[in-house]
Amino acid sequence: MADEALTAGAAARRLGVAVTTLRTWHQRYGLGPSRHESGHHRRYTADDMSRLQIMQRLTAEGVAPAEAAAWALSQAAPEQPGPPDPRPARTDPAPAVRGLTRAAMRLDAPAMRDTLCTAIRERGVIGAWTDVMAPALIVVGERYEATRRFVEVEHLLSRAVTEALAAVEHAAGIPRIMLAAADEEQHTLPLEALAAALAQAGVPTRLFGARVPPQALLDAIARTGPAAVVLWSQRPATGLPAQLTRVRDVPHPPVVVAAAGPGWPEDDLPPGITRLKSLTEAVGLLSDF
Ligand code: B12
Repeated sequence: MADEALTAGAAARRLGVAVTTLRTWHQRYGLGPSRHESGHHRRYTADDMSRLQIMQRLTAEGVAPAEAAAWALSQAAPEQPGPPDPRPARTDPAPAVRGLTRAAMRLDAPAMRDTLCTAIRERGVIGAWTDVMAPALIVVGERYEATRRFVEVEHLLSRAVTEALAAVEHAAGIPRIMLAAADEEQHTLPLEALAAALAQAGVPTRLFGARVPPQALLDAIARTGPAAVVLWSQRPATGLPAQLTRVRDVPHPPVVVAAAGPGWPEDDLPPGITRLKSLTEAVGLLSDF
């Protein structure tokens, strides 16, 4: 694409990020379009795009945006090889899962924090959640199921995961995405992972957390007019589809009403409801808002 210069919309589509993310990267970190044609908005050149690709890769891997931007801006044109990547290669997650599970069983919060922060730094939120946090949570859940013990382990591990995800830098801007747990649903960690992963992609969200009463959710939608609403249900007891249809049928409905989590009915979701099956899929869909 030597001579091709892209509008912000086309650049955002090519990178798979929101236009607002590009604007933030431009305004905050100077990663803007450099070609100017009279009468037109500025356009992103091939060199601009290669810098943005570096920015996108590093932030997705958990590098702080300011640091990632400094690295991206220091890069020469793509044909010229840059200095070697100083970050460690992505490693096998199994030792981190073992380390986290053992630290949880010992009720060792500082060790859990270390493992979790390292995982986010090295793998980004999506990798840390998918490869380290979720597998450790599932192991702890299985131990509970087999023994009816270690509820305290589950609580402390959950708390450590919440803290690590909440420490991810928030994205600037007015949130257009609402994330809430279904009525009486206490499981929220996957939604917290989604909020943190979207923040890393530069997309702000409103995260309401556990047990959101249906009427309170509808009031919040009426007050803020979100473009997308994601409702999490972990257990069939909380996955009542009427909650989804009430959101779908509000006077100015969100463009996307999504059911996420294993609690919702497997096959028959009401029409107009999007099912989200993985963190990666959810980030892919919601990054466009
Ligand atoms: C942590 C945890 C808790 C914490 C929650 C803390 C928090 N802030 O979220 C606490 C201690 C509060 C808790 C409470 C309870 N829990 Co609990 N808990 C868990 C545990 C260990 C992890 C939950 C989790 O985050 N799962 C998310 C990921 C790791 O698992 P998953 O949903 O299966 O992932 C799949 C998909 O969802 C998808 N996915 C994963 N991540 C993401 C992200 C996004 C965005 C998307 C779209 C998809 C996606 O990929 C996976 C493969 O398909 C699970 C064990 C388990 N296997 O899940 C039990 C578990 C969910 N809990 C269970 C139970 C029974 C309870 C309690 C009822 C216990 C009690 N008697 O009080 C209460 C719930 C009360 C209530 N009203 O809700 C059962 C549920 C059984 C069922 N099917 O109904 C489980 C399965 C444990 C078990 N094996 O018995 N729990």
